[in-house]
Amino acid sequence: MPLTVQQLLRGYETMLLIRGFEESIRKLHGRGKLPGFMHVSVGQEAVPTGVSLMLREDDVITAPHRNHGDVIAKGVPVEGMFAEVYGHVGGTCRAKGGSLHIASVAHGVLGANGIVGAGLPIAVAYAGDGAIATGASHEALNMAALWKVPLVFVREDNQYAESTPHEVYQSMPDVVRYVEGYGIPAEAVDGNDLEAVADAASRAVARAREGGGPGFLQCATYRWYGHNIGDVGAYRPKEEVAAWKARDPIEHVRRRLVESGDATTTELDAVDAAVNERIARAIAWAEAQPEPPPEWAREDVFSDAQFAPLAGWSAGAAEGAP
Ligand SMILES: Cc1ncc(C[n+]2csc(CCOP(=O)(O)OP(=O)(O)O)c2C)c(N)n1
Ligand SMILES: [Mg+2]
Repeated sequence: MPLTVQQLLRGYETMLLIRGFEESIRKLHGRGKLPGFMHVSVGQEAVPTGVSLMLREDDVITAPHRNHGDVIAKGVPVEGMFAEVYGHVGGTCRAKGGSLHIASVAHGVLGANGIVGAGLPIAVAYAGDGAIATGASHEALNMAALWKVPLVFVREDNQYAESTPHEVYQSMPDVVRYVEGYGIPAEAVDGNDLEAVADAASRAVARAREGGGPGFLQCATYRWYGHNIGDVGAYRPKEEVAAWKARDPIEHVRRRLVESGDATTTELDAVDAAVNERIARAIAWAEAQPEPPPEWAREDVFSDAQFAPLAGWSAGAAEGAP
């Protein structure tokens, strides 16, 4: 089903927000402002954005280590995420998760996970290309198909697992056939095309909601930068990086909106400016937030609420965010 102009504009704005968040943390990390490891997904924004356009607020997702796009697209505010990566009060997870472990149950984000493949046995699961080759993924595909779990697996195929390309770790290059071996309908889409992703997601999500069991989306895309901030990615040919950058998923939507006459460049520039302003405000706020008091280390370790532990735990998320 084609996206409405309103959905395309929302998708455009979400992709800009993801790009703005990640380009900013690259810079801030480079200036020594942010502690820890971070993995950005610049270039891959159309995948989670297209899928999220088909999800409801009460749908739940899991995300891998490269999670910022997945969780921003699901609605987690960037303000709390900036505070989180600074390790400051106001962080989405009270500065206890950092970039790798963003979780916000209120937004249907069960959690990002640094263990490759660990999110697949849990929910609407985003995973990297390498993750689909892990043992946990095979169990998840098998049991999800057997039990007809309402679940959509999304392979964010950025062509590499760290420095390792497909041909070094994947026995069956045609991943659609590989997944269909489990009895799960799978579709391969251009992961840099927001509309193509959303279209395929709409079918998989509808089938899952109707009790038809799990689906699988193979989304071919590319990360513009190294595996984590600091990796220069010398294992990738320059021409390959340049060819994928020329297929910028954000530019793709922008062109689509302008060429169809659905939006003018002036209108889209205004969206760009509003996103940039929000990002700048969020960084200023997050940077000015204090470090958490030491007592916080003892909190959130055990749940007070016996039957709704996650709801209780998420209550303090992003306190005081603008
Ligand atoms: C179980 C496990 N094995 C190995 C690692 C180390 N590791 C971290 S990221 C990564 C690559 C994952 O590749 P992919 O699934 O394609 O995701 P991408 O980083 O490309 O987004 C590996 C091997 C890990 N975190 N967990
Ligand atoms: Mg990968």
